[in-house]
Amino acid sequence: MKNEMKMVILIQTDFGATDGLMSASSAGSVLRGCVKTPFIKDFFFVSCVLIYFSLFVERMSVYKKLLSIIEKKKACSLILIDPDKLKGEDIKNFLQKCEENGVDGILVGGSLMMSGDFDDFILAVRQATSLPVIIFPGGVSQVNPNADAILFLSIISGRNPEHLIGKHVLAAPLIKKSGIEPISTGYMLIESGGRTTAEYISGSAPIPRNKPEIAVATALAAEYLGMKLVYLEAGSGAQFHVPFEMVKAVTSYCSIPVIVGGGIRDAATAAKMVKAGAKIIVVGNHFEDKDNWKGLKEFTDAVHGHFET
Ligand code: 1GP
Repeated sequence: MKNEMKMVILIQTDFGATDGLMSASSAGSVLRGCVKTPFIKDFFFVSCVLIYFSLFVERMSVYKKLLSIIEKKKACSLILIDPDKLKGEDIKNFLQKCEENGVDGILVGGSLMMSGDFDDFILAVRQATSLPVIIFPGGVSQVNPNADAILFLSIISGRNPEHLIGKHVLAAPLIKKSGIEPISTGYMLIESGGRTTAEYISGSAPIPRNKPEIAVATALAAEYLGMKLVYLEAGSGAQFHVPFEMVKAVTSYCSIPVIVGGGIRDAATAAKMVKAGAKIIVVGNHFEDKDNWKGLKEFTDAVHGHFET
């Protein structure tokens, strides 16, 4: 038995190191075959699943999870939820729908928070879903230990030092204390037809939508600075989404994954963003309307490459 357990740990350590996505049940099934007595067999199965999870969960960062989703499914679908809009039972109902319909992760936050209960909200989200919960912070006060990770955003399209490094100095010790994973992200506001909340609150000018070369140079600078993601942001509820040509230009120069969000309201647009090279698509406003929840599957299918454009 002692030897068998040692074997379990060794085998599982290897799964974690080489292919963190092998399911716990497959790992358990392989190992179950190694033991003959029924009771010990079941005990053994449960133990190995638990050990597997403890090793696996510790190893796989949210960033790595996103990369593996991109590798396996082509691109990653994230839904942004707003504590001011999603309330009560709907939090659980919506997150369940997200899980059932192939959403890959949940972003929580925003530039402007009118509701005072961000902490309660994020806890409710954490309890309602097993999807990765990532804070999309509108301010230092949105650092919270009940998420899995936080996009550590620097607004590199602007020249406001507070949003390039100032807020980060205040947030860094809080993130350390919370234990959540910071994912360094070059955040670029792109002109989208009108002044957005993000532009106004951050006091920074967006990149003109007809200047893809500025977007390319800015994204490359983010990559060379060691950032892990670039986010092309048209803004919440934007009149126009980021132009496909700009997404194409940035993704053809940049080797870090590019997130695109703001003003995406249908599956066809999401599919075209992926075709242009985006690796993570974010939708917020569109799914705040309950009538649109039925479109979740079409959206995730489009992001995962199953949609004819
Ligand atoms: C906003 O990119 C996100 O920061 C999502 O935008 O709400 O317009 O989908 P929408």
